[in-house]
Amino acid sequence: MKNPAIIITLLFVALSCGGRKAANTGTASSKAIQETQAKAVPEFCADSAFSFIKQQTDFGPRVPNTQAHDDCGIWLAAKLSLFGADMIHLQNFDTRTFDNKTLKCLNIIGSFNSECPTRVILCSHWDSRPWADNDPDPANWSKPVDAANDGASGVAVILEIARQMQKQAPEIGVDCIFLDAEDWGPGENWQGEHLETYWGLGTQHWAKNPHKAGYKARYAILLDMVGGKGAQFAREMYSVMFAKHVVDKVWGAAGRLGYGSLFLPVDGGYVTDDHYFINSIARIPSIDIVPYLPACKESSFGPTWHTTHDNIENIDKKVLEAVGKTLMEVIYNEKP
Ligand code: AHN
Ligand code: ZN
Repeated sequence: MKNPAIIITLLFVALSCGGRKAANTGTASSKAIQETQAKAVPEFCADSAFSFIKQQTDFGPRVPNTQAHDDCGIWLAAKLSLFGADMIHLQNFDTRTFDNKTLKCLNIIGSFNSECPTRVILCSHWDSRPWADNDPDPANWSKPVDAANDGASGVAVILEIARQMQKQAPEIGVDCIFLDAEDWGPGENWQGEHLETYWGLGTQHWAKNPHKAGYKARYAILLDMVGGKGAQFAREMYSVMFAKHVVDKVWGAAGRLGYGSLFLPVDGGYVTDDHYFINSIARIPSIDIVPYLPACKESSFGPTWHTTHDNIENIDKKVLEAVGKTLMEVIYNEKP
């Protein structure tokens, strides 16, 4: 071994998820570390993001009108505050579902660098679907979903970005928005109408009642199911329709980082998701990072979608990492 000090230093950098701070403490300088420093993008830690999924699923399914939901909501707001949001907005509201239930809901908004007029939104729904109605076993159709992927994964990636922003802020303001009641939409077997407005109830509320009067943002990025094993992301078509420049920016960043086999440069389908309402009601250009697996027999969103198998065991840290690092690349290159 020629120079054990260098090897130990590099190992430390590789294992610690320490990003820029860890790199600065070392004596070694590799090209990769120098580039990280030059661009000053802190290093997204996938282990940390994974633990944020676990902590959410440990509450139990976060189905509106349940204790697990309400407890997790308080925990999420506390996390945003702990990670340095300088303004937290808790938006309590009642909403009505397609099956005529009244839900007591909460949208959670954490603003970072809240005085900065140039703002980007990172958002994800945090509620769990009340029924695993796509489960292979009909006995599970009335059980709630753990929603490790369909809910917790996007929230976890955003929380990890928030944690990194506290270490080193980007040049712009960022609003982290955790949207409630996305997933109380009718399943395939619903005999009544299938309206787009049955989905994304929390987003519709926020878009009609923004947390700040005259609120504006440059664009929004929605994360939905960004941790599933085997995930691939095609360009979702409402995103292309409303905000092609944002799609190009995000897919371009992913390509530069070597994630071209996850962020495929191909068109996917139209997904009625939260970004649809941010575009159509709030008029903020918004995109959705959502899986597109046309060859998957269970669902084009992936094999665990709306099943009891959407749990922590089917999360892939590598997917969280690709999405997290791509988003960091985007927001740390955004100029005021
Ligand atoms: C529809 O299936 C119409 N939209 C999918 C929205 C969704 C559900 N995202 C996660 N779960
Ligand atoms: Zn869902």
